[in-house]
Amino acid sequence: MPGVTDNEVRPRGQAWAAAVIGLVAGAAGLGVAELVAGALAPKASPVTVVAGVAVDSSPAPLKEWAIRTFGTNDKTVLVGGILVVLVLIAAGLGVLGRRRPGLARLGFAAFGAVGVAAAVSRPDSALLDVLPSIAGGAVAAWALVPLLRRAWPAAEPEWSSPRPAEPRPEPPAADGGVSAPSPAGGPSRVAGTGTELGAGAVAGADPAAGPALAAGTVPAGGGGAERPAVMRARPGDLDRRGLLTGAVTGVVVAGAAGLAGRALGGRSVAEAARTTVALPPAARPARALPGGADLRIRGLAPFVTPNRDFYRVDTAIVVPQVDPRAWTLKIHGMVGRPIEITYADLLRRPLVEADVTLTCVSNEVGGSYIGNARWLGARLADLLREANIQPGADMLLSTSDDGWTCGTPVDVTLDGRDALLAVAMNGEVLPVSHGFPVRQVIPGLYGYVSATKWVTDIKVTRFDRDEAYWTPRGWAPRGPIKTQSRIDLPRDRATVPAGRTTVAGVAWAQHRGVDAVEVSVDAGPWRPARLADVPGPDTWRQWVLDDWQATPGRHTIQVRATDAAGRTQPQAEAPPAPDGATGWHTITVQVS
Ligand SMILES: Nc1nc2c(c(=O)[nH]1)N[C@H]1C(S)=C(S)[C@@H](COP(=O)(O)O)O[C@H]1N2
Ligand SMILES: [Mo]
Repeated sequence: MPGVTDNEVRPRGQAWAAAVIGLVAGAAGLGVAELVAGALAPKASPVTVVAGVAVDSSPAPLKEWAIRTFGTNDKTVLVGGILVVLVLIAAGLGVLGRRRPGLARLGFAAFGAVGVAAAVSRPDSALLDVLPSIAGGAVAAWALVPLLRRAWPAAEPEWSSPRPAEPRPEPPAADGGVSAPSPAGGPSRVAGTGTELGAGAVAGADPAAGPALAAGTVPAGGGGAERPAVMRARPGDLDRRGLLTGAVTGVVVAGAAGLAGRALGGRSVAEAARTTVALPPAARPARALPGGADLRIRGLAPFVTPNRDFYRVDTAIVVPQVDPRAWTLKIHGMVGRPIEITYADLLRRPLVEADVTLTCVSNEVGGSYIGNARWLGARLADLLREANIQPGADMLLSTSDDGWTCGTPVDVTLDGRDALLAVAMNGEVLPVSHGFPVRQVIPGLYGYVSATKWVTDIKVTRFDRDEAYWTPRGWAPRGPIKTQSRIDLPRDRATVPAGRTTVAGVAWAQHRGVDAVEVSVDAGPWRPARLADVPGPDTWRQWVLDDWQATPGRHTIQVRATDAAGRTQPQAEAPPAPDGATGWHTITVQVS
């Protein structure tokens, strides 16, 4: 860009100041977007919808990588990453705005447009969801110029400049640009065209501001063959006080609007409703856990995973807030009699209790995306029979309140296992992050094909007609859980004293059951581990080998399980995608 002469006189620090202004304008936009979202469209804050799109468009390898790298924090990292990108771009637009305010405004508007596009593309989008992004983009675009003008109030008498105080005309067509003519060099103003984007608003906002800054240099007509008369920019000093007051105002607006939005959004609707639910007793309580189900070894995963420690995996950036009074579940599609039931209806049904271990298909060998709980719920099979499923249907396509979908084989839900519409977890009303008010729990299938949280709809259909969320993203349509085992202690890469050492862990083969676990040290012979008791085939099973004689040096320990069908887990390593990881969990320890 021309404007060499400006460099000699332009005070240092202008670029950073403009970047700060861009940030403040962006923050004000985001704050207002939060406010509008909180008031009118709780699921449609721009960052949330953009993050949602990012999650939904990430293919299997990327999802695996994110889970592997960031664990359950993957969404926090994603939102953080989006914010970093926004910060960089807002700062860049601020810098651009010094010379090309109209273009910078368009940039902010474009960001609003990205938010709008993301919002309407969400599976559960509503009409009002476009508003937060529109408002945010508009506010950021608008705020930019008054803020810039405050920082460089060119017309002010105290505006110190070695240049003459009088504006002087710019010779037309100094640079090659035709379609988007720009004042060459430093902050300048397109005088008297009245056609620029946002010119009216800006002129009205601060009529005293004089020729310091362009209100916008992109002619609305888009043609702009005629270059308007441009005052030569006086580079002007940065008015630090103006910058500061503008920035503080913007930040206060951003913060207040953002906080108000959060408060209005009522993130705790479901949390509040949850505390008022009175759980009915189970019509068929679970059998008492066998005394030997938990070996109570320190460092070994407890048999029952406390709710607060239970892994969480889902695509929701903001945990869906479902009001149980408004909740219904529809069962429809290939049925003789469609059903719609309320939460109260569901609680009136005979509820059964079952101990079931959930596992995520993304769990790596040795990973922690597995947890065991006692669930209370209505039997899915009873409801399906009442709906009178048509012959030929082989898939239940369940949908959550936030539009996620899951495809479950029909036969699995009807074969007598405890396939539940669960309302409680470990004696507590279902936690909001685990699906309140109602989720599916189906023993034997990975979560992505069975465990729909916040479930609101079940369509009885066929695998050759419908596809669930993860299938086009590289995961298998069907996902029975593979027999697996994990070493919990010693910890991988731990240093342990020589002598008799306890090796312990968990193994699982849901709905088949674990029949044997074996341990091998330094690729030596397989030794059988002692198995803990289990209430049935649907939970994991603790195991222990308590007489390993550890000798000084480095040792490798491996584990493998055999299920009740007699199948031993294979050694061959496979990644989680497309249908679950395989291989033997292997750790190394240093014995001293
Ligand atoms: N609504 C919804 N339900 C969902 C998911 C999701 O993304 N959205 N993820 C599934 C997956 S992949 C798993 S492993 C389990 C995890 O359940 P949890 O978070 O209660 O442990 O939930 C399942 N149910
Ligand atoms: Mo999962």
